[in-house]
Amino acid sequence: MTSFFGDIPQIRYEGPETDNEFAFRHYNPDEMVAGRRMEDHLRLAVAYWHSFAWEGGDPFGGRTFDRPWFGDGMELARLKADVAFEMFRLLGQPYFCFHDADVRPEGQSFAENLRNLEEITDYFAAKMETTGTQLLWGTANLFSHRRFMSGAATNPDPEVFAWSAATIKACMDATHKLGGANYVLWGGREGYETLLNTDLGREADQAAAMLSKVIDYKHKIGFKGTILIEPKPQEPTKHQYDFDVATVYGFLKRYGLENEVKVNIEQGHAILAGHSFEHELALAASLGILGSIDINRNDYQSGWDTDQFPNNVPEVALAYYEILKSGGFTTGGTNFDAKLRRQSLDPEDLILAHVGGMDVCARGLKAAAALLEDGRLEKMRAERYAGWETDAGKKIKGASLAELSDMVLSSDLRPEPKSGRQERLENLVNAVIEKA
Ligand code: XUL
Ligand code: CO
Repeated sequence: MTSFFGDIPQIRYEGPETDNEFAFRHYNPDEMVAGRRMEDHLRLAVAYWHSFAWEGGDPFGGRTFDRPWFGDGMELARLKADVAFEMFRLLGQPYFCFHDADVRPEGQSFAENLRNLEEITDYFAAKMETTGTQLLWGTANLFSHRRFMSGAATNPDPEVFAWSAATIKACMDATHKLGGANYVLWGGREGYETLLNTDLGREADQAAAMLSKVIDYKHKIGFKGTILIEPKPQEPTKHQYDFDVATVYGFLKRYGLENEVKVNIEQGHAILAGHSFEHELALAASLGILGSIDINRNDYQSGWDTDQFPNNVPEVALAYYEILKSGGFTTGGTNFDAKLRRQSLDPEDLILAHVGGMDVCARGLKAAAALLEDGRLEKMRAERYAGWETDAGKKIKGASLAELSDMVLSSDLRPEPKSGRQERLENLVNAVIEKA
C-alpha cells in the first residue's frame, strides 16, 4: 500500500442512480452481456505511460504534475509500480500495458537498461501474482530517446536497427515472462520528415525485415500472444508508414506476413487518418486482422493526438458493435492509452478519469449488444445486398464483361435505384442506444 491515493475508496458498481462519484454507474464486471461477462468482453487496460510516466508537459511548457516517483533510479521505479498496482486494485482493472521506458530508468548502456527492465518486471510479476492484474500487452519505446530520431527499424543507420532489435527482444522477453496477451509495435518514428533525404522503398524493406525477425522470435520462444501493429498517420513524424489499417494490410500482404500480425486500432489515430473509428474496425474485421483497441479520443477542434479518455457513448457503441459483430476480442482488449489534461493535478483526477472511461465503455458495450440483438440494422443491411444472393445475382458476379453486355442487351434490364435509408438507420441506432 502507498499513501498516494489517500482515502479514495475501492470503486464498486452502485448502478445508474448513484450520486457517488467514486462508484461505477455502468461498469459491472460480472454482468452478462451477449453471453459473456462484461469484464471479459471489454478486457480494460490502464496505460502505464500516460497514467504514471507522463509529467503533464506540452510543446510550450514542462512538467505540471508533482508525483513522488518522478526522477531516476530503481527505487523510484518501484514506488511508481507500487502506486500503479494500487490504482489497478482500487479500480478493479483487469489489465495494464507498458513500454520499457515507462517502467525502468534509462541506463548508461544497453546492458544496464536490460538489467533495470528485468528487475522491475520481476517486481511486476510478484505483484501480478498477488493482485491478479494481467498484462494486455507490452511494447518497446523506440521513439523518445534521441537515438531514434530518424526511426528505429527504418533508420538510415544500421546500428540503430540493431539497437532497436535488441530492445524489441528484451521487451518481448519481458512480455512473455509476464504472460502478456499481445505484443504491440507502434512505429512512432517509422516515417519521415522530408522526402528529400528519404528512400521510401529501402525503409519499407527494413521495416519488413524487422517484423519478420519479430515473428521468428515469437515462434522461437513460444509466445502465444498476438503481434499487433498500431496504425497512425502522423505525429510525431510528418508521415508515418503505418498510416491506417488499409496501408498496414497492404504492407503485410506485400511481405507475406498477413497471417502473422493483426492491428491495434486507436480511436484518435483513426480520426487523424481521416477515418471514423468504426471504419477502421470494420475494415480490419473484414480483412481478418482486428486484434485490439486503444479507446482514447482526440479533441475534435485542435486536430491533435490529445489522448483523452472516452466520453461519447454513441461513438463507443458503434465501435463495440463492430467488435461484437466480428465475434468479440480474443487476445485483444480495450487499452485506455489516455492521459489527464495537464491541469488535472490531483490523484482523484486519475481515478475519476478511469471511472468515467470504464462507465462509458460499459454503456457502449451494452448498447452495441442491444443493437446486435435487435437485429434490424443487420437485417436492413442484408436486404440492401439481397439481389446478390439470388441466382441472377450469382450469375452476374460470375459472368465476363462480354457476357454481361449480352445479358443486358438481350434481357432489357432496367435497374431501379432504391433508398439507402440512412436517416432511418440513424434513428434506429439512436433509439436502441437510448434504451440500452
Ligand atoms: C502513440 C500511441 C502509443 C502506442 C504505444 O500515439 O498511441 O502510445 O499506443 O506505443
Ligand atoms: Co495507442
